[in-house]
Amino acid sequence: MSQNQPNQTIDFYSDAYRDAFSRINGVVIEGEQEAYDNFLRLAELLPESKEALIYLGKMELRHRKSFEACGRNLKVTPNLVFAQQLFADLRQAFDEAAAAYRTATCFLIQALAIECFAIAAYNNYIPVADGFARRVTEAVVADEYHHLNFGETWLKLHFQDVKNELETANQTVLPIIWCMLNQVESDTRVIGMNKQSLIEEFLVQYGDALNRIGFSTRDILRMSSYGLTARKARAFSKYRPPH
Ligand code: PL3
Ligand code: FE2
Ligand code: FE2
Repeated sequence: MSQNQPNQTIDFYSDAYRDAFSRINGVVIEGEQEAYDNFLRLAELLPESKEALIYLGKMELRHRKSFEACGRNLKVTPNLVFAQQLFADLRQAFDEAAAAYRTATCFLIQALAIECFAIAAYNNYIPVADGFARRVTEAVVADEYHHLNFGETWLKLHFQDVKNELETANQTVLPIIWCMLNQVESDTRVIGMNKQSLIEEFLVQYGDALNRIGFSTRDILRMSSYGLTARKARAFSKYRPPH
């Protein structure tokens, strides 16, 4: 995080900052909405944990509202069209898994991949955020660790039964996350974040989570390397002006 720009050099009201923030703000608002939808779907798949999962979902809706306030504070309109396109492949992967009752895959997508992406993004954003957004993001990220922990606990309990399913899911999901990261890279740079720190923190969070679930170091390195697999981005450049 030391590689992020110091806070005081950022002009939060410049056109360039507000343009980049309109997409980043859209991404986090949509990401929180996707998380809400996913926890509600998980609640249907796991009736024994229904109440707990609905509770986690409601937290995500509060996060969405908090990030909407961050956009309003900078007088930025979130670009939700860009954000929905960004999440489309992950949405499709989750919907397919849920339709096939692959609960472990759903947990890997929501509680591991999305939450680790959120934790890495929010922790890297906090040092370069405006004062209002910093306080909001600090509160939100504390909740995201609980969401990660919830998924980890379930996957650890069922590890032997779901190990192979998780390896397959990882091969599909990690390249999607990598692709998403590349799509937001230029905007995160404009708002003062550093891509390398973002990748580093994602891999540390994701790898630590896999380790706590039961994977060996060798498994984790192999699984993480799938993130480097090339994946073609969906064509939606018309929603983003060229830089
Ligand atoms: C889980 O509860 C929510 C998932 C949200 C996904 C966030 C992805 C973030 C992408 C990069 C944005 C970094 C800047 C964050 C600014 C608030
Ligand atoms: Fe959240
Ligand atoms: Fe979350």
